[in-house]
Amino acid sequence: MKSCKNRFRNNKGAALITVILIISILVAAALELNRASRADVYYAANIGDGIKLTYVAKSGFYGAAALLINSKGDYDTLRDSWAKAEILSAQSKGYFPTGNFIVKVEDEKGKIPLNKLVDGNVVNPDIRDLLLRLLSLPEFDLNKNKAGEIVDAIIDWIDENGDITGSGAEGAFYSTQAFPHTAKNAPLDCIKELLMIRGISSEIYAGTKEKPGLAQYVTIYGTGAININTAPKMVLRALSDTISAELADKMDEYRKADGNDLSSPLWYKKISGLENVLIKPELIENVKSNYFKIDSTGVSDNMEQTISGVIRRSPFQILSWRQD
Ligand SMILES: [Ca+2]
Repeated sequence: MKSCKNRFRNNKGAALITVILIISILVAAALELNRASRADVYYAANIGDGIKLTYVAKSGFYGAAALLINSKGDYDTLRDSWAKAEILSAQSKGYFPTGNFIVKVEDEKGKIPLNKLVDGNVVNPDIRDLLLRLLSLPEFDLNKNKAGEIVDAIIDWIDENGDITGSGAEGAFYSTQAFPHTAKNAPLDCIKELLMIRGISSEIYAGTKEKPGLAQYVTIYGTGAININTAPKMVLRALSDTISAELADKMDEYRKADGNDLSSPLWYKKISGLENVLIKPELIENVKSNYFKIDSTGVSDNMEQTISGVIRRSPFQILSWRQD
C-alpha cells in the first residue's frame, strides 16, 4: 500500500515536470515567434521605407531634369536655376509625408573630356596639357613625372595602337597584373574604368578627406571644349599655367555675380589680374552645355537612397542611371 502511494506520488511528480517542460517549450516558442514576427515587421518596414525613399530620390532626379529642360538660354552658367538645386532640395521638405531629397547638378562640360584626349591614335595636345596641368596642381600631391605617367597611361589605354606613349603602358604591362587583361585601346565607357589604368589608385581616383579625386573633374561626355562658366575651380586653374588659386577664386566670384555678361567665354579678360592671361581659344570655344550629371538622395531620419545619372538635355535622354 505504501509503495503504491509512493508510485502515485512519483507519477504526479513526473506529470508535473512534464507539464512544466511543455509550458517552458511553449513559452520559448511563443517568445521566438514574437521576436521573429517583430523582426519581420521591422524588415518589412525597412523595405517599405527604402522603396518610399527611392521614389523620393527619383522625384529629385526628375525635378532637376525639369529645371535643365526649362533652362533655355543661349548659354549656361552657375546662376541658372539648375545650378541652384539646393532651393529645390529645401522645398522638397514639404512634398512628402516621409523624407525629402537632396539633389545636385553638375555640368559635364565643366569637366575634362577624356575621350577627346585621343582620336584613334592622334593625341589632342590641348586636352593632354589640360589634364597634365590639373594633375600637377598641388592639391593632388603628385610630382610632375607621376602626373605625366598617368596622362600617358590614359592615352595608351584609349589609343588604338599598342605603342607605348612616353612613360605610358600598353598590354605588356596589364598582362602581368594579378588579374591579367589588355589595354582597352578604345574610348572609355565610364569614368570608373580609370581604376584599371596603371598609376590610378583609388586615392587618386576618388580622393581622400584631404585630397581631391580625379573622378570629379573628368568626363566621358563633351565635345572637347570646357564651359568656363560652369567648370570647377580646379579645372579653371588647369586652363592655363598662369591661373592661380586666387585668380580662380576671382573668376568664380565674377561668374556668380548677377549682371556680369557670360555669353562669351572671353569674360575672364575683364577681371583684374587676368587681362594678360591667355587660355587657348579651342579649350573654351563656347559656353553652351548639353550633358549634366544629377545626384539625388532621398533622406529620412535613419535611411538614405541615392540615384545618380547623366542626362542629355536636348534631345532629352537619360544616358546612365545608378541606384545605390
Ligand atoms: Ca593603346
